[in-house]
Amino acid sequence: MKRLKLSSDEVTEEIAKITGWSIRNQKLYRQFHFKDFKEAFGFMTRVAVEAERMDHHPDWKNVYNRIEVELNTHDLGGISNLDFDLAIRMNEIFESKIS
Ligand code: H2B
Repeated sequence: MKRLKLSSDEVTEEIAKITGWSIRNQKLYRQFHFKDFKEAFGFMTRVAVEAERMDHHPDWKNVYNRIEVELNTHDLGGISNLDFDLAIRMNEIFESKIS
């Protein structure tokens, strides 16, 4: 899919439409909390499959039942439409809570 770097106005507009995400270090940022490590890692596994399918990959960190995610597009040096696509998919996967 075509990747387009977004202006800061566009980022502000898009971020208002999605739950839980903010800007940190000029990247899209969200924390996810789970019951335990198994649930957190299950989420990461499902997101990893999706990220590979999209050829777009998160920067993330897991500590036990918590995941911190930063999304940006390294190749473009900023936030792109694909970062928002991945953020939305992560929210959908999180909300579906399949175990
Ligand atoms: N993921 C992210 N987050 N940003 C990128 O610029 C990026 C990526 N580039 N995944 C992709 C892979 C690129 O390196 C490959 C060659 O398509």
